Amino acid sequence: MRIPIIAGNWKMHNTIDEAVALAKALKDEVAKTDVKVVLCCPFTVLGEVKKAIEGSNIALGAQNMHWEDAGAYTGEISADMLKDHGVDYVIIGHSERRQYFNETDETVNKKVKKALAKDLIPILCVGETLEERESEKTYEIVKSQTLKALENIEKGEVEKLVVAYEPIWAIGTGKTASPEDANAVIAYIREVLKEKYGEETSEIIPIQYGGSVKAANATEIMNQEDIDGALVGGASLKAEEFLAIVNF
Ligand code: G2H
Repeated sequence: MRIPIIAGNWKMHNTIDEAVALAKALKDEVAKTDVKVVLCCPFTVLGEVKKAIEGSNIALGAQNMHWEDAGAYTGEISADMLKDHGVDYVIIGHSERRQYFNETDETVNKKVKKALAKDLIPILCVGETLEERESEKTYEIVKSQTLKALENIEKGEVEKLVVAYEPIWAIGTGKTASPEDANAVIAYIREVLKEKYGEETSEIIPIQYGGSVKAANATEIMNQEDIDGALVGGASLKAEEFLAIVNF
């Protein structure tokens, strides 16, 4: 039985004051739910958000990391640096990173590997563009992204993984995949995991949906059989809206 995971991806939002206020506004309400809640914050607020959620059941996440342990990589952050701040989860291969920062399946693979080796839980993002969807390549794309991200990652290591299916055309656009469509793609991703790692392992890995999830559509999305949670962007920035999603 997979516990639903609802992660807020704050993207490039929230100064320290804003972040702490938001985290504090969530804390008591989140304590009442059994859903796993993760706040994926900008690097600059991780330390303060960690303090603000101390003693709560909210977990801390980051939005990216480098695959090397250390070195001359100006502007980058390592897994150990994230762990210094009490981070447990890290989003990897978000489509905005792939689109604007040249992340490739190869770098995504290196990051997933390093995160797992460092005991961080990667939230691996996969998803097709509108053009790929319209040319009926959705399944081919998500399969290829998933398998390339998991290249040379063994069964024993992968069990901590979380996958997020985020159709790129649904991100921040107000468009969502229909819950049934999203569910079908997610069920397919689980098949891909099953082929690679066997049924038992594939059943452990939660697969979230992401892309314009909001209070108004959360129940319908979360009630789909194969959808194990949500990666929420814009709607995670307001406490009331995010809590409504958490309490789907
Ligand atoms: C997709 C999602 C969060 P939004 O990027 O990862 O953002 O909910 O704003 O579409």
